[in-house]
Amino acid sequence: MTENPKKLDSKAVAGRPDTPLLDRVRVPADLRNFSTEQLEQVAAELRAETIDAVSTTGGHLGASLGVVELTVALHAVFETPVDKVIWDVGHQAYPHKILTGRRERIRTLRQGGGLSGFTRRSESEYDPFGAAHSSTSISAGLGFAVANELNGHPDRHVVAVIGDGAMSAGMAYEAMNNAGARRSRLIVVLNDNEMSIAPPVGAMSAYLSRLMSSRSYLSLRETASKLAKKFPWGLEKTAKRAEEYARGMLTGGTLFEELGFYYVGPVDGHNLNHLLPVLRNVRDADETSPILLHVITKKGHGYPPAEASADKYHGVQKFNVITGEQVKAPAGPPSYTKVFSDALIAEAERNHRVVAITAAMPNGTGLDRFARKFPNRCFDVGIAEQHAVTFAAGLAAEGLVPFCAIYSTFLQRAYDQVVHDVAIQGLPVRFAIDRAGLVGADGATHAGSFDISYLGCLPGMVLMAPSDEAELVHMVATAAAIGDRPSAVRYPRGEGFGVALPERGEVLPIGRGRIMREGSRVAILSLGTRLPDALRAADELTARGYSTTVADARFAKPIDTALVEQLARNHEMLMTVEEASAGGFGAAVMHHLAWRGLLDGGLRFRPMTLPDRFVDHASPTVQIAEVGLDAKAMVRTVLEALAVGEREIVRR
Ligand SMILES: Cc1ncc(C[n+]2csc(CCOP(=O)(O)OP(=O)(O)O)c2C)c(N)n1
Repeated sequence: MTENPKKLDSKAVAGRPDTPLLDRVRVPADLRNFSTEQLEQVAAELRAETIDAVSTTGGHLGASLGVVELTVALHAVFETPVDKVIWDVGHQAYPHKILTGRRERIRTLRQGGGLSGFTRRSESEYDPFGAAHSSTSISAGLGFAVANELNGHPDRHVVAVIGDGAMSAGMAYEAMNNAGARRSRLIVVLNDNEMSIAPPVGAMSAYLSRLMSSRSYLSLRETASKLAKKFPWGLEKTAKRAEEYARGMLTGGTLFEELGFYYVGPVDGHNLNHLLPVLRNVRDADETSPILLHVITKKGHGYPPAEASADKYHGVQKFNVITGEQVKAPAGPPSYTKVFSDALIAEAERNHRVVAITAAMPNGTGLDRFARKFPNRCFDVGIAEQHAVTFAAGLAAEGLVPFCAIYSTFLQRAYDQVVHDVAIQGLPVRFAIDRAGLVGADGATHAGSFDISYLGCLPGMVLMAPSDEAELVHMVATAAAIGDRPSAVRYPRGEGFGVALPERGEVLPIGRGRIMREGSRVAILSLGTRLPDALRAADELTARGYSTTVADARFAKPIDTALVEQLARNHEMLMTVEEASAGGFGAAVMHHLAWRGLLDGGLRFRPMTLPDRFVDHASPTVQIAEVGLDAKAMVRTVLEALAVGEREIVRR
């Protein structure tokens, strides 16, 4: 590892950084005439620019700082965008964005209308593949590589850059298994910084550490000789081959070699004197077997506050560049994540069978706190949602009370496991689904839009959505008590409303909603945290002469059929509201009403859901208004529906 990364220019921390060389880089091709020293300078300026930009926007800083030199080297060596560089997850791509024509917009990162926080095909021809969920890059890269073969472009290169954390997911192995056997021309750069979001876990992580410590960094001479052995068209030939042979004898083959990859490394990912020649050699290999280049980097590299922090500034708020101090949001109500975590700890204190599972997100799910309290009852399985679900199913089958805490968007990856391993077997796995609904700056890839649709259609599933944080406490208790079938609680990102929390969660009657306010003409049946807006809408509607009932559905499945029928029979209009895609709660209510014949008699029914499009990143309030799920939109929907009704009545 380079001990002393180029110090940031003093101007870099006192305002916009001074970036004379970076200013000359409009597109990556501009890098290709620079000397190594100049590229080092570009890297230093790029780091300063990245820090400065993220200090104004917030975002994934640590991962980006760790790949500054790698980014420069890849674009200097490969002919992007004809050659493809595919970033896994895509959260480390800020320096890549700066180098690929998006520098002007870099301070709009993650803001409404601005650049995405991840790679995105529609944003740039230099983003050949969009990402945000992890461990897809080798599969996609292999697809590009095979397409190059079939399309008659055998000379084009494909580089997938994947982190050691992302290497814990099944997809990465499925891809390597396939790539190794196909012998396609694919370069996988393993960006090993010994960090996931939290410290990485599992045997693979331990293996990589052993691999790293058992081998010193390849020197330039060694690398050349190693590649010369494999690709004997130049460099230092016979003598070095013998040296390499001896080296191989000493260290043995790597797992990657067993899988059919040619392993090169480890290489210092912050040293361009090493990275550039190694990448050139790898590029110029006329061999078709896939190559795995093991690069060692440091998350947060070159920015002391990031290097010193426990999470290496994985995700940061806006911050002060000089001190590294992040802007703190004013202390508000606890987040749903924290309320869930406290409620689960309380359940676990009462019931020693309660256990918790996370897929590499201990902090994000609040299970870090659970793990501190019950270290033997909390399992971080790595970025492995599929395994997490089936592992939980096994635990449930033996009578434990597993809470599988996975964000809505990441649970998508484990859908067959939810269906086949949990639901069909009727196993009482409890899914704690954080980040349900829109999520703000992370955008469409992270939105929890589909869980009601994909879980609500499963026979036997109990699906709950709290309307506030106190309800979440009750729902955790309810889930713990459901011992004969799977259940799920979906709750949003961010803070609760500040309501008083119960001492102890109550077990709710399954499939029963509650009336919050009685009216006579309009009924709003809300699921989840749109409820306060529904109540505000009811105020306004009542003031305009449309007496409005508001009910909190609590359950998306089973739906409260008695409540639904009563609302339908006793009101002119029924509107369901949910922060989720169409095909979920509203659809289930409509389905029931249709079969009961309750849609035949003039009831005006309107299911309010997310629109049929992916919702871009923006602030949560802007997003909610934009998709038409705020109080204003509810009022408008009712008035429009009833105005149509009144016109029809007059005409008749
Ligand atoms: C399927 C999936 N699960 C969880 C996440 C959340 N997540 C984002 S980055 C990350 C860690 C990635 O670690 P690594 O691949 O080592 O990259 P680094 O951040 O260290 O560069 C995780 C768990 C995700 N993006 N995708």
